[in-house]
Amino acid sequence: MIRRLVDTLLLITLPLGAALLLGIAALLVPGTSARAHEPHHTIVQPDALKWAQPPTLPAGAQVAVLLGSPAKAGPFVLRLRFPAGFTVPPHKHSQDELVTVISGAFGIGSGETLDPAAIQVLPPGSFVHLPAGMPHYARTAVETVLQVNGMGPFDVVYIDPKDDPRKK
Ligand SMILES: [Cu+2]
Repeated sequence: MIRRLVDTLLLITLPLGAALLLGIAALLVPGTSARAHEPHHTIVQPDALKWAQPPTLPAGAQVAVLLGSPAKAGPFVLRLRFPAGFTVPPHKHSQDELVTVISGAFGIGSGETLDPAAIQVLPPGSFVHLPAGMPHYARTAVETVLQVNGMGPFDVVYIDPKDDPRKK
């Protein structure tokens, strides 16, 4: 009798439990409404990068935009390629600059005046956060590729206006 009762209870509770689990699973898996905000993902293969001289950096630098645009509102991702023996004079940005070293060796220092002794050289895989408004400068001894992530609109303000290639 008790055995039959247990069996009956199991027969009732099992489908209930399964239905409940399915309901929870349906809640956990993003539905169409959540996906509507993310229509596609973006893949950029290394050979798809289109390099060009950026107007904001001294001659010799190359930029390739991977996602978004530093000129527009919203997140952007770009790569910078500096030749060997390259210097970015002291400058700042009104937004945070998030730098990842992809290859080469990235020399970075902070302050309004370039001090070669204060430059820290970072190997590939390193990350640097340069807070909005903080003056900094960069130097390379070998060709170096960086990835810069940030939020647009992104500006470059040189501490000494004479360093600005747009004013030359
Ligand atoms: Cu910078």
